[in-house]
Amino acid sequence: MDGRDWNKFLFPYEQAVEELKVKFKTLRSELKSREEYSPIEFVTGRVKRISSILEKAKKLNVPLDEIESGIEDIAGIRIMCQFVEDIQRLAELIKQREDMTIVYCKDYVTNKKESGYRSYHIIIKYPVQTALGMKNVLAEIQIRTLAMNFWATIEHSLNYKYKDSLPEDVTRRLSKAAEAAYVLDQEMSSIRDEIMESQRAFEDNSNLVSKLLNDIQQLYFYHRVREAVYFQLKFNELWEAEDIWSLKQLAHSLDEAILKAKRMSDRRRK
Ligand code: 0O2
Ligand code: 0O2
Repeated sequence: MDGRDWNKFLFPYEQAVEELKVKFKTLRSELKSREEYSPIEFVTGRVKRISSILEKAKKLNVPLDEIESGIEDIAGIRIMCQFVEDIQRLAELIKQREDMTIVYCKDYVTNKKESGYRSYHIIIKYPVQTALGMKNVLAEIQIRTLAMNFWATIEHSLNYKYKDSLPEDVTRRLSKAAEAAYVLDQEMSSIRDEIMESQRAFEDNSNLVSKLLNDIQQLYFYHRVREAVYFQLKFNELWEAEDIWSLKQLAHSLDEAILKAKRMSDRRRK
């Protein structure tokens, strides 16, 4: 390994990172246009630097000729999401894919690390087509919210600067900041739920209004003009007052009136 040409060694990893970035960016655009919402906010990727690979091999006691299987994040993809709920959705989408194989997952979202670190990691085996044929490489996909990313980016750069000997005070404050990021994610999720709930309520109300207006038309169809006018006036009044509860009652009365009108019309035809 020592005499290895590192550039050649890293080539399939570089290819894997480039391909995976394109694939996840494409998935983002596709979901945006199909569902008007994508659980992916943005995607980044990197190949680990040679010095970091060697450092990690030393730390994990991985012999240099076993680096390919012993170090799982030489190729790394990071996917940022807006909401915590997006993480699981995205993980499911990745698990269903046929162009990569899941090796295992690490859920640091529900089980945060001691440092306060939170993210969902998926280790995959990914086939790249090289000039010498197909080669499977390991890659790590980290999925996290924007808040988790904000915290991890700063914590990582501080740890890099202080080389694992962060002053106690800084460690304590970082831990508090991780808690704040967690609360922020929860708050954003509850806002999201509220927005979705009000969108659903809006949808329900607009369905109710269409139903009422269609039903009033039905009464005209059965020549029940006086009743139709009554319901129309009642509808106008309740709609003006935004009285949804009474509008729902009105819909029930209208159902009954239509049923009666239909029965009478059937009887007359016989
Ligand atoms: P856009 O539309 O400009 O945002 P490359 O190596 O140049 O082929 P890439 O993807 O440019 O590949 O580089 P990298 O470093 O892997 O990913 C950077 C991408 O992440 C860029 O998107 C950045 O804009 C985006 N990015 C980084 N930080 C943030 C952030 O805090 N918020 C948001 N929304 N995006 C961020 P693109 O692909 O250039 O597209
Ligand atoms: P990079 O490229 O600098 O990000 P470990 O034993 O923790 O060193 P292991 O067991 O291989 O690593 O995997 P683990 O714990 O799942 O973490 C792998 C990667 O997750 C790290 O890569 C980080 O990117 C990220 N990570 C894990 N824990 C923390 C943390 O406490 N803070 C931050 N900011 N990131 C974390 P590397 O090796 O650091 O590489």
